[in-house]
Amino acid sequence: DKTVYLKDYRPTDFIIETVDLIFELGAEMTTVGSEIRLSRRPGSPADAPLTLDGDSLELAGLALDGKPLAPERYEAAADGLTVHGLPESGSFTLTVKTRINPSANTQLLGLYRTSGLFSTQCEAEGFRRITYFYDRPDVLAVYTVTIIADKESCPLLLSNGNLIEERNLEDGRHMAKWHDPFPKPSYLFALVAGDLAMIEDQFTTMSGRAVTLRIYVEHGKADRADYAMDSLKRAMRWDEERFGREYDLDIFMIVAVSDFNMGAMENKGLNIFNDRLILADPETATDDDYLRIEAVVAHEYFHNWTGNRITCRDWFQLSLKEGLTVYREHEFTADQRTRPVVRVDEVKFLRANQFPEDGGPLAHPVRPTQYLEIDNFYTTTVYEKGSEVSRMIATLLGTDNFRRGLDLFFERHDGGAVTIEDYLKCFEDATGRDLSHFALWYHQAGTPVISVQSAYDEAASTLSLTLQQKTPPTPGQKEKKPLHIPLRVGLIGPNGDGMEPSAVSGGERTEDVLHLTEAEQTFVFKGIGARPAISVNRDFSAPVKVNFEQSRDDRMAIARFETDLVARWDAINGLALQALVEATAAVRAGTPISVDPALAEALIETAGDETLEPAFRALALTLPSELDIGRELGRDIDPDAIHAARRTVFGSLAREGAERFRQLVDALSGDTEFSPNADSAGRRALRNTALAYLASATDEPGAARAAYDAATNMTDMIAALRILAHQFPDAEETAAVLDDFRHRFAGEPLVLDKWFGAQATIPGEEALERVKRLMQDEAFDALNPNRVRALVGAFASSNPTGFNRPDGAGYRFFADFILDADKRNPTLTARLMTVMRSFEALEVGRQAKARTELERIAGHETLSRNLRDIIDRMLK
Ligand code: B3K
Ligand code: ZN
Repeated sequence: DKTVYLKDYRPTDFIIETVDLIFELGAEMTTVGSEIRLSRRPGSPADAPLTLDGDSLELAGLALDGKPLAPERYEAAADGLTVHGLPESGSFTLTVKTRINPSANTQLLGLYRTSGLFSTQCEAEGFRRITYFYDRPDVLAVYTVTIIADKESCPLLLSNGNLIEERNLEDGRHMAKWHDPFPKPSYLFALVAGDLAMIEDQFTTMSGRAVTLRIYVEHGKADRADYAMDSLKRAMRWDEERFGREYDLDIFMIVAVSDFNMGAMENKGLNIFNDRLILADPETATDDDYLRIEAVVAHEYFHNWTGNRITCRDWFQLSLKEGLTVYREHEFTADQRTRPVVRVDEVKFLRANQFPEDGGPLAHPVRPTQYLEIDNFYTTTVYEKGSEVSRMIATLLGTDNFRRGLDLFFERHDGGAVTIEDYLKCFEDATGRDLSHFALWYHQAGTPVISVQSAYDEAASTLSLTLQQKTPPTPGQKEKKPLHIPLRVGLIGPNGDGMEPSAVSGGERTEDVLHLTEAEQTFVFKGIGARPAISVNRDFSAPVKVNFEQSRDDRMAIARFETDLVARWDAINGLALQALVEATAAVRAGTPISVDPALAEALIETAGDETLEPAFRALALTLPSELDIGRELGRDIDPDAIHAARRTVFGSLAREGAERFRQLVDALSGDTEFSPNADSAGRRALRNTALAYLASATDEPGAARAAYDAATNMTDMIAALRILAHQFPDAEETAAVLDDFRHRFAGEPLVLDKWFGAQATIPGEEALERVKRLMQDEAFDALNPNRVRALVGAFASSNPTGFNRPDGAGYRFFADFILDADKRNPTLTARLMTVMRSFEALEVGRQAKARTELERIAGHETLSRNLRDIIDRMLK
C-alpha cells in the first residue's frame, strides 16, 4: 500500500543548498546532469542514507565530490536512488546523471516534447521524472540551470530566474544559463526550449523597479497575446494595491503550450500555460475565454507570493496555496468586473462542482490526511472550497483585519514551507480572535445543511430565527461536529425596504453576519414592526445548503427587492429550479406541466429591468441546466424526464416573453466595436440568452442562422451555432453552419474545440454516434488534453441524455476510452473518470449499467495509480 499519511510527516535527513542542472536536450534522448550541494541535517542520524525520489529514471552516472561512487555504495532503481556512507558533517556534492526520452513522455509530466517544443510540468511529482531528487515541497534550494540544444530547432532556451550566460557552441548547438536567486521547491522548476514568437512589455513596480514581461506563443499567434499581457499588468498592479505584494525578479515570462494537462503552472518567473488560457482575439475567443484568461493569468501571478515565496510543508497543505490563491483571484476578478455578477458565477461553479464532490464518494476535507496519488487532490474542494474558507475568515474578521493577518503571514513565513495551522495562527496573532473552532472547516468534509425556521411575533415585534446545522457523513468521517459559520441574513419589509433590528440576541452578530456556532441556535431580532421576508446566506457568505420552506411571496419579495444581488439571483434561480423539479415530476407521472405565471413574469420583468446591468439580467434569465436539476433531485435521476421537462418550461417561458426577447435581441445587436470588457460581454450574454428563447418561441432556425451570419465575434458566432445545434439538430441551417465553421477554422485547433464541444452536447440518443464520428475528424487528437476534454469530456460531463442512454452504450464507450487513454496519460484519465462520481444518484436501471462499466474498469490489473485511486474510491 502506497498510501501517504499526514501523520507520517518528517523532515529529510539531508538539506539541499544548491542545485546545478545541465540539460543536453535531444528529442529522444536528453541527458540531465545534476550537481547537488548537500549536508546532513543537524540532529539526523549519522548513518542515515540519502534516499532520493525517482520515477521511470535511468541512472547514467553517480559521483561524490567528483569521484565516481562504487556500486556497493548505492542502489539505483527506476523509482529511487539510495546512497550510503555519506559524510557525517560538512557539505558535499553529489553528481547524478540521468537519461530521459522527452518524446515518449505522453503523460505530459516531467520534461516532455510535443510539436517540436520541450517543456516541463513538475507539480506535484514530475521533477522526479527528470532526475533523482528530494521531490517534495519542503526542500527549498537555489537553482542554476544550463540548457544546451541545437540552435536552429531550439533558438529559445528558458528556465527560472535571470539569464546569466548565453553563447554558441560547436556543432550548431548553443547554451543558456539561468540562475534563480530565490530558494524554491522542485515542483516550481521549469524549462522550455524551442522556437516561439514573443511579445514584450514592461512593468514598473511600486518601489520603482523595472520588470521585463514576456509572453511566448506559437509563431503567427503573437497578436493574440495582448489581452493576457494586459491582464498580467493589471494583476501586478492590483496585488501591490490590495495586498502590498511586489514582484521580485527582473523578468517575468509566460509560455503558452498546446499540450498541457491542466490550465497553467506557476513556476517561478516562468509560468507555463495551456494556450487556450493565453490566446485571444475577438474572432477566435469568446467572452468566457477572455474572462478565464484574465483570471488564470492573475492566479498564476499571485502564486508568486502565495505558493512560491511561501510554499507548502507537504502536499496535505495544498489548499494553503491553492485556496488562498483562488480567493485572491476571485477578489481580483470582482474588482476588475462587477462584484455580484462575478460572485454569482462563483456560486454556480461551487454548486455545480464542489457540492457534488463533497456529497459523493470522492469527498475529502480541504486539508486531507491521506492520499494514494496527490495528483488526484487538485480538486474543487482544495481549490474552491479552500477559497471559500479564506473568504469566511475575511467575513469573520473584516477586510482590514484580514489584510493585517495576511501581512503577518508574509512577514513571518517568507521563504518558508508551512502549514494551514501556521496560516491560521497569523490571523489569530494579528487580531486576537480565536479561530480554533473555525479551523474545523479545513478538517471536516461535506457540505453543511442549514435548516431555517422562523416565527414572527406581532405583539412583541420580534422575529425569531432558529438555525440548525448538520453536515452529512462522508467517506471516513461518520460523525460531524457543528462548525463556526458566518451567515449573512437580511430582512425585507412589506414595502420592499430593508429592516434593521434594534437588537439581536441568541449569538454573536456583526453587521448582517450571524455567527452560527452550535448545532442549533435561535436568534431573536427585536424591533421588527412587520413580518419580513428573510434572506439567508446573502452574498453566499458560507458554502452551505440552506433548507428553508419559504412562501412563494417571500421568495418573490427577495427576487424583487433584495439589495444584495447575489441573494436576489439566488431567489430567482431557486424559484425556477423548483418549477423545473415539479415539471420533471409531472413528466414522470404523465401529468401535464403547468408553469407558474408569476415565475414567468418575474423572469421576463427582470430581463427587461434597465436598472440592472445586462450581465445580471442574463444570469437571472438563464434557467438551471439539466445537470442542475439532477443535482437538486439528488436521487433516482431520469435524464430524459428532466430534459423533456426543461424543454417544455423553456418553451413556455419563451412564448410568454417572445415580445420582450425580440426587443432585447434587436436592441442589443448594434455593437460594432468589440471590447472584451465586462459591460460589453454582459450585453452579448443578455442578447444571446434572449436569442435562445426567441428561437424556441418561433420554433424555427431562421433567427439563429441570421445571427450566425451577422456575427462579428466568436461569442456571438458560437452562441448562434449552439442554439442551432441544440434546438434544431436536424435542420439544414444547422448542417450548413457546422460545415462553414469547420472549414473557416480548419487551422485553429482551439476554435475547433468549441465546435467539438457544441456537437458533443447535442441532446438525445444519437449523440454517441456523433461523438464517435467526430473522433475520426482529422482535427481530433486523442493525445491532446484539450481535444479530449472538448469532445469526450464534454459528452460525458455535459450531455445528460446522450451519455446516460438507457442502454448503457454511453458508459461502455467512455470506459473503453478511459482504459485506452490511461496507458498514455493517467492524469487526464483519472480526472475524466470523476465525471461519473455521482452515478449512484441515477435511477436504478442506468445506475446498474454504469456500475457494470465502472467495475469492468476496476477489474483491469494494469491501471495507472491515478485511475486506480479514483475508481476504487468511487466503487467503495
Ligand atoms: N499549481 C498548478 C496546478 C498543478 C496541478 C498538478 N497536478 C496550477 C495552479 O493551481 O495554479
Ligand atoms: Zn493555483
